[in-house]
Amino acid sequence: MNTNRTFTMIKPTAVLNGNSGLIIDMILKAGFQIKALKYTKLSTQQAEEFYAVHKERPFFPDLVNYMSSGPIFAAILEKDNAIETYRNFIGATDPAKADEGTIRNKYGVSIQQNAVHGSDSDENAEIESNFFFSSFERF
Ligand code: FUP
Repeated sequence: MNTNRTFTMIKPTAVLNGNSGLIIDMILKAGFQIKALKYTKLSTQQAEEFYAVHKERPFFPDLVNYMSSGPIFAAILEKDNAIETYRNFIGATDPAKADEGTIRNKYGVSIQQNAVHGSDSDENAEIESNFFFSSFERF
């Protein structure tokens, strides 16, 4: 399956620091089309559900706490080979290791507060998109 779509979130620190507009501008200038967009805030329970795949990891409670600490933007993006292209565009999980000019390099402050999320597979992009958007909120 290759849908040419990925799912992203602008995380709480990036929103709080006023970088949402700059990040969305970078995404659009890189040729991604926004297919859905939402400004929202996760509850603890929703953050636990979204990151359930990491629930055995030591960082899970902290991550859930952080991701439910403030508003985020959630979006579905479309571009050829979107998953890989977007992950290269945002950079490594750790902003300190992310290539120059990537979103995480520019706006990330730590592994946890790394500015944006990007899906790691077409299957997960679909699951994550469905988590945030109903059928009439995406096209
Ligand atoms: P990525 O796919 O680049 O978002 O990275 P991972 O799937 O490895 O990590 C998922 C989330 O866990 C990221 F938001 C960062 C967070 N994380 C931590 O908070 N601490 C860690 O040590 C590793 C990951």
